[in-house]
Amino acid sequence: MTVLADLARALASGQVEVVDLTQPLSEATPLLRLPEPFANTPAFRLRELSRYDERGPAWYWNAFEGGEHTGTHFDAPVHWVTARDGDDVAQVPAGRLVGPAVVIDKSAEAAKDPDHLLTIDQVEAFEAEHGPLPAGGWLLYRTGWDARAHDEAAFLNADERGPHTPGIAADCARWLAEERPILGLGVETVGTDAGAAHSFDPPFPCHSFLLGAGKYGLTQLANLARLPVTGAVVIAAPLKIVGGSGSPCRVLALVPTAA
Ligand code: 23J
Ligand code: MN
Repeated sequence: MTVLADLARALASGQVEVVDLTQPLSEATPLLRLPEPFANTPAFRLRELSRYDERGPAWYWNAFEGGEHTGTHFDAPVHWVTARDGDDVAQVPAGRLVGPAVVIDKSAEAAKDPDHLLTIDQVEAFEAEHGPLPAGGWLLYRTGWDARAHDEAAFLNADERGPHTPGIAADCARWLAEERPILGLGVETVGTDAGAAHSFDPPFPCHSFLLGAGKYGLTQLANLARLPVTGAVVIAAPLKIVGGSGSPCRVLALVPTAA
């Protein structure tokens, strides 16, 4: 078994690099805004406990608060009613937190149309060129939306009719859930569903079908442009919140370089 020794050497020599797919988590992290009468999620916040002062002369530490679904985060199946008996975030097997990834890039389409929806035809065209979507791996959907993540208004892109952000067509979400062996879907936007998905049939089809099939979601990803179309390995590490529906998540990719 030399594969881990080879990996360690490749990391040390720069033949494999670690790309951080995680957005910074702070009070400025954009939040999903659901309309009335739905409950909304609180912002991430640090509350200082001590900083080398009378409250703790040699140590700095904080308490933190925030929603499970804040910033770069992991959606566990139980998040959605279609998987109400499914795994919570602590029950997701550790072996399913490491897997291959492919990147479908529709950033040009999303730049022209912020409501761009990925279709079955587009995924089949991708598979004809790059091979099947990976069993036990992630479909990462690049839309260029990461460039807006520092500005909540630009990121949510809402008008009087609601948010306009790219996503997945409802029939494609069902097909990915039922006909493809992927682990889950990762996106650059605030949630796995399109901004307009509240009005889709069913509403929020990515959540409904993918989580309903025991698959996972990853949101607000960064640096997808630095990944190869195929060949990266993704490590997604949500907090092991007992009973949790999801968690802020550190997401890392192992990527081969030219070195
Ligand atoms: C709750 C309701 C609707 C949506 C979401 C959460 C998310 O996007 C999420 O973070 O899971 S669309
Ligand atoms: Mn979520």
